[in-house]
This record gives sequence, C-alpha cells and structure tokens, in this order.
Amino acid sequence: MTRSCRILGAPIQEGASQPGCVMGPAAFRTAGLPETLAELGWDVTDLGDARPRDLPPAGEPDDRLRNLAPVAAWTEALAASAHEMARDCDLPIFLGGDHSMSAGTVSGVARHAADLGRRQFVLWLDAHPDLHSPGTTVSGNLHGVPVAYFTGRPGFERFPPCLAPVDPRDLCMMGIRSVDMAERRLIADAGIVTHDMRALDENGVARPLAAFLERVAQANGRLHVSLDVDFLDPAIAPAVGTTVPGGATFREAHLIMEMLHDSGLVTSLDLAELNPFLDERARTVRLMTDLAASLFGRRVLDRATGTL
Ligand code: EXY
Ligand code: MN
Ligand code: MN
Ligand code: MN
Repeated sequence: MTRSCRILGAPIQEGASQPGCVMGPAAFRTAGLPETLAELGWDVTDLGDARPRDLPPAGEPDDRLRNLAPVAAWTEALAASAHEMARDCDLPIFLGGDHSMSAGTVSGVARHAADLGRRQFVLWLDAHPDLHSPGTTVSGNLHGVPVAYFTGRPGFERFPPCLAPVDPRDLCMMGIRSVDMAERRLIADAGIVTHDMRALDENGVARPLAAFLERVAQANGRLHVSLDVDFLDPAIAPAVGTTVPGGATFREAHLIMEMLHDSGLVTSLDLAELNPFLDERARTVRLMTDLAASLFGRRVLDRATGTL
C-alpha cells in the first residue's frame, strides 16, 4: 500500500543569530527532495511554505530574547499545521528553517499522538540539546529552546501553550557535543537519554539506536525525528550557522536513517538549520536530501537479496 508524505516549508530564521535559513525550504526543493521521495514510491504532496500566525502585540519586548514575538507566531502556525498533517498523512516532513521550528512541529505532532492515545517519542540528532528556557538562554537565540518548550518546561508564558508535552523520558538525543551549564543540569534531572559523540565513538550508532527503537515499538509509540544539520561533521555539512567540530560521519548518518526506515516507526521528520547561504556548491543540501532518501527507503543494495 502506497504510503503518503506531505511536505511543509518552515522558512523561519528568527531563532538563529545568522540569517539564511529562510532559504532552506527553497534549497531542498531545488535539490529535488519531493521528486526524490516520489521516485521511491511515496505519494508526495508539497503544501508550500507555512506563514507565521498574527499574534496580538506581545507586550513589553524582552530585550534578552531575540525575536520572541515572531518565533512565538511561527510556533502557533507550525503547531496547528503539524497537527493537521500528522492526521492527514503517514509521514509529514518539515523543511527548515532554524531549529526553533521544532517548538511548533513537535508539539503539533505530539498533539495528534495524544488524540490517538499514543505516546510521542522524539529522536533528536543534533550537536546541541536545544534545552534552554527563555530564562536560562545565554545567547537569547530561540533555536536553543525547542526541546524545553515541547517537553513542557516552565518559562514559555509568552509562547502559545504546548497542548501535549512530550515526556522527556521518551526523548533520545544523539550527536551531542556542545552543552551549556543550564542544559547539563536539566539533562541529568529530566532523565533524557543522551548519546553524546564520545558515546557514539565508543559504542557506534547501531546499538543505542536499536535499544531506543525497541522502546518505541514496545510502547506502540509514534516517532518524530529531528535532524539538525550540525549533527553532521562540518567537513561534510558546512551549511549551518552553529557548526561544532567532531560530528557524525556520512556513514553514521546514513546508517541511522536506514535503521529508521527498516523499523517502520517514523511518523514525522524535521530537516532543520540548513543555511544555504553558507553552503559549498550545494553539498550540504544534497547530503540532507540523500539522508532523507535513506529514511524513505533508498538502498544501494537490497539487504534481503544482496542485489542492486
Ligand atoms: N546552546 C547555545 C545557545 O543556546 O545559543 C547554542 C544553540 C544552538 C542551537 C542550534 C539549533 O541547534
Ligand atoms: Mn538544533
Ligand atoms: Mn489529531
Ligand atoms: Mn544544533
């Protein structure tokens, strides 16, 4: 039976310090993402780009936070769209746009999981935990807060309410290698399963990922994957404003995507933080598009028969 996928651009860049993510959705389309997935047999519908909601004036601007009102407006719009898309197709894809997009996308798909009486799990592939609240962020850049928002942390009074918070114990982080002090304490207290790059160096990606996927399957959960460009090593993916040396390799990233496809558990996907302005001959957007293709079933060799 043909599986359906809907694509929504989220051209948000207000959460980042470096402009450019606004061009992300267009770059993915230029790289042929929709056509690539259709060639893999998926029923693909491109919904175009989201627009931020008109929120009432947000009161006194908080000069510690960059672009609070626009990011809150984007969150409202993306949460509503993500909730509908999760209801209307098998696997919605959200094209970023900076990672503040995930405050809306994850809270929206989690609301649909709650409608179904199922748990929402999240695989967070990122150099950063993005676990700040408005009261703890040092930079004031709101692409550093989505995980705190969608896990229902306090301090988001000037955001739309998160209607179905994700249980932090249903979150698995991989690739982490840049953590601020406030985030470090919270990861320990909240019991978030975190495989930093040191752990991946020692254990590889397959074993920790298989253990997490087993938990999702046992719980009959829905699984959102949020892939931040900076999860990857900057040498293979330079088009992101927050590069951190020592990221995942080409094969580690593809193995994760291939295992996710084989599990059949993924029910939504973010491709976040692509900044085409920083790319080198489109190689980052091509890699991210290829990784999405691996998640959607593209194989070099068919594992069962070993044939091409
Ligand atoms: N933790 C740092 C901050 O809060 O500014 C860096 C955040 C980077 C966020 C990018 C999307 O992953
Ligand atoms: Mn991120
Ligand atoms: Mn629903
Ligand atoms: Mn990051």
